[in-house]
This record gives sequence, structure tokens and C-alpha cells, in this order.
Amino acid sequence: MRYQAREVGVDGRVRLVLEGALTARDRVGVQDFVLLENFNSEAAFIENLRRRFTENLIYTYMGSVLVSVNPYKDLEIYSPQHMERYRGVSYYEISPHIYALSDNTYRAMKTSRRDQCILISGESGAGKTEASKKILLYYAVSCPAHQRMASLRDCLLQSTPVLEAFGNAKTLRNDNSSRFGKYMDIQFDFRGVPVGAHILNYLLEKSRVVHQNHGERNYHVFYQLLEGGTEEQLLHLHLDRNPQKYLYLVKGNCPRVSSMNDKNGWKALVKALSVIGFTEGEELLDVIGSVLHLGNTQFGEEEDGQTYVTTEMELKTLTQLLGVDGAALTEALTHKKLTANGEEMISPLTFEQAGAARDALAQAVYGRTFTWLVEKINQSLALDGSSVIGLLDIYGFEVFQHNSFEQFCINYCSEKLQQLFIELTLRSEQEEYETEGVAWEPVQYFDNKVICDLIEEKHKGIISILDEECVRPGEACDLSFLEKLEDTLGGHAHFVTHKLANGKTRRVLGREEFRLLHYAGEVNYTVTGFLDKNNDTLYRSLKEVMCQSTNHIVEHCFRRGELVDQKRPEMAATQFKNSLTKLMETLMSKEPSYVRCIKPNDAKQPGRFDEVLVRHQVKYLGLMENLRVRRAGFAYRRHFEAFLQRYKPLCPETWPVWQGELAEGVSTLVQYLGYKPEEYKMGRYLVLMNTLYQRRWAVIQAAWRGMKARRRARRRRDAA
Ligand code: AOV
Ligand code: MG
Repeated sequence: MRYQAREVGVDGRVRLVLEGALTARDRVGVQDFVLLENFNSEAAFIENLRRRFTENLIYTYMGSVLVSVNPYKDLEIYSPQHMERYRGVSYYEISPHIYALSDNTYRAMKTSRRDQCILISGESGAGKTEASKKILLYYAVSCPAHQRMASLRDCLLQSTPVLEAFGNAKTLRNDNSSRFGKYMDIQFDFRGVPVGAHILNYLLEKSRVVHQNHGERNYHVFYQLLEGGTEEQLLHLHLDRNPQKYLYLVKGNCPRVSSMNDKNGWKALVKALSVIGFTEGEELLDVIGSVLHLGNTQFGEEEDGQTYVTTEMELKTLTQLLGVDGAALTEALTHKKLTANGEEMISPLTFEQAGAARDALAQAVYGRTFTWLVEKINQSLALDGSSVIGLLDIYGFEVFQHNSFEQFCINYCSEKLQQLFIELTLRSEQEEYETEGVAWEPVQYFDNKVICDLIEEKHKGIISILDEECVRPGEACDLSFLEKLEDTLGGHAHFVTHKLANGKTRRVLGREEFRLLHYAGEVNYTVTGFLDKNNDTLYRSLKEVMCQSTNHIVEHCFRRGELVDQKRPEMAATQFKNSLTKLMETLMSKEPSYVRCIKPNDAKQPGRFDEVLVRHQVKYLGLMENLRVRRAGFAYRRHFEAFLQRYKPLCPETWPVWQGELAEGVSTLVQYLGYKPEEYKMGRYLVLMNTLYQRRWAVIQAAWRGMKARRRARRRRDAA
């Protein structure tokens, strides 16, 4: 049997890759790593990626996992014609593509009626968000839709520019880095028509609102407004077009990014907000403006130590935009209310405390507005379907010169996702072979559970220790937290500090740092700010002022009930941990597909394939182990009954009814289909198809589809 694979390059030329036709394959590599001759060799693996990357073939399969390398340039492979080409075809009939994965997931949902999810992983800048956008586009454009669903489709697509404007920013790793996690459920009805969606957002990096590292920016929306807002809008907000005038925008000393067009970004945002049906546009502008004015609100110190606001004009604008009482806001920015023995006491804030209170307010206003935005988008998308495809695009592993609480949370999240991947592909796969009684040589892999435990274990994990330190009365501070960590985790193989290192580590650790040996590499975290960020408190008096706001968004974000509630809310890291646990449960309940994104270079440049960097990612993503399991394994498995039910029309002996034992029926069927003994295995309940012969499987599926089509045609003819 000869199998033909066509690959379409960016130039539009179609390359024919016949099995065994080595000349073509030599140049473009194999489109499925499972077919690599030297499948144990990491060098061969990377060489295959490199060859394909050079030919602009950025996608490669590894069984049903899609490996994607960021091209850092626009490829002409995402048009509606391309979508059309991938609709309804099997994986192996055409060049690998994100559309093929989207389409296969969609069909799996329709035929099996099981919820699906697509997990996209990879480090910061590897292309996760772009991949998720392509998938969303595929569903929005190519799924059947009804007239009245057209608006849903638009809302679905327009949610992206809104969330990116408010939740993405330029970092040193990525010009459009997601600073929040996003999980979207796309709801389909029983005919496979998308009918609704729901977004869950995870921990937005709030500290960026008030501070950026050198070379980084605040959230896109601020620059977009200053660049693209109309004269009237800016006049109303008392804003200047020059971002350098705002203290919250100057810290990174990077007002412009060459790869971004803020003016167009603003246009896209305005359009998206109107499509989604926002009626609070003006109030939203007021909130964004108020954050900038808050940043420029400065304090002075009287001789007696009293703190006062020196920027009267800013404060006036601020009170107008926030719709709050000026005197009350001034008071709340410079004093705090304490309750002792049931009595309220007012105590003045020091100069530093006032600055911190201001920054906390800016972060709270922005962070809560972001959550409000997600709620609004959800309202525009709300409608339950009968099955869902979940799409996870979350921040990727990142390392900077200085890493803080935010990187700790982001990298913890990355560990959890890797753990899920291991659980579902390496562990459960091998366990299934064991249960089925299939002869099997186990594949060893690094299980990062040990690092997840180090971070999240009850009482002993870093998060627990941090929480304890946050509520400990007395002298608790960031350094005492570090000491506690050393005391508790001293012997742990993945935890190092200055004291514990004894000069044994490569990079010297500062006295305020701890190092985690993550699955994806070493990261040094500076403890400064950990306690405050985890506490995430806002003075009660500021909350009180915000509750009185006449701006509906602010009023919605600061509820009076919060002031009455005596219970201390969970701390930031624990909240994050709990939301991740829930997310993992959701994902586990669905049938997963994977996109593993790889970053080809650190310079964000097209055409550059840095082998050292790629090798590192291939290693920590566990791609070689994954390949070994796949290669030696069985890519397809079906329960005897389901298999027989579906394919019995292909064999006269099993059609229309098989009377005997199920297993015997399956054997008869596969032998009739021409399978040789080495090509499949009969388990206890399952028939398993050897991965290496997956193309034969594709041919059988094609035969089955052809038969269905012929039957349909015959029925239509008969009816006519
Ligand atoms: P990320 O989501 O994985 O990083 P992005 O999806 O934002 O990374 O990709 C980073 C940049 O790479 C994009 O802004 C594009 O310029 C480019 N890029 C990625 N994929 C493609 C593609 N398929 N075609 C063309 N350009 C692409 V992070 O959110 O930082 O973890 O946290
Ligand atoms: Mg992203």
C-alpha cells in the first residue's frame, strides 16, 4: 500500500512526500516524529525540527500531539481556504496543522459526545496565545452556524482584543506576553453548532500596573489610549499623549515597541467593545484614566511627620473620574482606620505607607476592572450547549534577572501543567498497557510531582509557609519567611539558598533569594515583596470610599458586603493554588489534545533556530520520552464493542450482525482488513493499533468515510 502525504509550503507549492520517497523527506523531514528512523536520537529529533522550520513547516506531529515552532513571521497558512482544506480530513492525509488538530478535536467531540480540551503549553513567547487564537478562529469560521449565531461568533472573536489590551504587556521575553491565565469553554449544541462560551481568568499580574522592570511596559491599554484616543477623550480625561508623563508608565523606560501598533490596537479595542455590546465605554475610559492620575498623585511630609497630598490638580481629576468624594479620598490616602476593642481609631500614614496605599488602590481598581471585563464578556457569550471544547492558554515558564512572587506563581502554574501532561500521556498510557496485559518495556521519565509538592503541599510546602508567615503576629517579614523556608525545606533536592548552597552552585545566590530547580530550569526568586503581595490588602478606608463611587464599574467592583464580611479572604497564592486545582480537575474530566510550543530563539527573530535553546525545551517538555511511549505504543485503541459496531460494514463476515464473542469478531474484522500480527494487539477489552502502522489506520478510516458517503447518497437517491 502506498500512502501519499502532501505538504503545502508557504510559497503555496505542494510537495509530495511518498512513504519511502527519501529525496522529498530528506529536505522537509518527517511530518510525524513517530516515523523518524532514529527515534531514540535527540539529535535526529532536533534536526527534523530544524529542517522543517527552515522550510517554514512549523508544525510536526508526534502521534496526536502537535509540536509547533514559533516562526516569528506571518505565514500564509491560516486563510479560509486552508481551513477548508483541513475540514473532515484525517491527520495523516495532509500536512500537520493547528487546524487539523482543531478539526480532529471537533469531530471527536461530535462522534464520541465527550467533552474535549486542548492544552497549549510552552515557555513565554513560544506561541501559545497565537495558537489559541488560530483554534478559536477555526471554530468561529468553519463550524456550521445559524443566522442568529453570527453575533456569537463575532463576540467570541472580539473577546481576544479586549482581554489582550487589558491583560497583555511587553516583557523582555515576549512583546505581547499574557499576564493572566485564560481557560475558555466553547459550548456546542447537539448538531455541533457553537452556541456559547465561558471564560475563566487566572491571577492577573497586578504589580505591573504600578511598576515595570527595565525594558518592559505596563498593560497595552494605557499606551493605546494615549496614542489612539480622540482629542475630546483625552481632554475629558485630562491626559497628555506622552506616556513619559505618567509615573506608572515610565519605570521600564520603554514607551514604544517596534512590533506593536498602539493606534491600531486602540481602534481594534474600541471596535471589539462595541461588538460585544459594552454600554459602559465612557466609564471604562474613566477608570483607565484614573489609574494614570493615581500614579501621578504625590505626597509630601510636614515637619511634624504628617503626610499630605501635594498634587491637588491630579487629585481633583482623580475624584472626578472615579466619581468619589475628594475630601474622603484624600483622607483615605493619608490615614488608616483601625478598630480596637470595638472602637474606631484614625491613625496617619507615613510617607512610605501613603505611597503604598496609593499603589495598592491602583492595583485593586485595575485588577477588579479586569475581572469585571471578563464577566461582561461572559454575559455576551452565555449559553449552555450539550458538549464543550475547552481551550487553555496560560502564561508560560519565565526567568528574568530578578524574579519575584509573580514569576513564582507563573512557574508554579507551568509545573502543574507539565504534571498534567505527564499524568495523561506518560503515566496513564503506560498504566493502560499494563491493565490490558500488553507486553511492554516501560519508558522512564522525570516526574515533576516532587516540585509541585515542594510548592503546594499542606503545612510543608512553600505556599503554606508563606501563608503562615503572613498571619504570624509580630516580627514577620520577607526575610523571616526565607529563614522559615530554609528551616523547613533545607534538605530538599530542588530548593537552594545562599546558606544551603555552600558555594556548590554555579550562580551565586543573594541573601534575599531562594532558588527552585524547576523542571524547565533554575530560577532565583527574590523574597522582597512576597508577604505584601500574598497578603494583597487594601486599607478599609479606601474600600469605603470606592464603595461610594458614582462610576458604575467601580461601584460594581467594590461591594459594600466586603466591608461587613469579617472573615479574612484566602491569600493570593492559596487562592491561585485552589483555582489551579479546580482547573486541573476540569481538564482531567475531558479528553485532551496537546499543542507543545517551542521558541526557536531569544531574539524574537524569524529564521533563527538556536539549537541549544531548542534542545533545552525538547528535554524539559519531555518530548523524547513522549515519543518513545508513542512509538513503542499504540496510538489508537477502541473498545471491542465500539470498534466492531463502527467498522463491521467493512467486512462481510461481521456485517450486518456478529453473533459470536466480541473479541473474536474484532479479530476477524482486523484480519479481513489486512492487519498483520505485529500491527495490532488484542488487550483485555481493547483493540490497540500499533503507532507505526497508523497510516493503514488512516486508510481504513477513509474507507469507512467513503462507505458512509455512498450510503448517504444512496438514501438520498432512494428518497428522490
Ligand atoms: P506565548 O503566549 O507562548 O507567550 P505568543 O503566542 O504571544 O507567545 O507569541 C509570541 C509572538 O510570537 C507573537 O506575538 C507573534 O509575533 C509570534 N508568533 C507566535 N506564533 C506565531 C505564528 N504561528 N505565526 C506567526 N507569528 C507567531 V506568554 O503569553 O509570554 O507565555 O506568557
Ligand atoms: Mg500568551
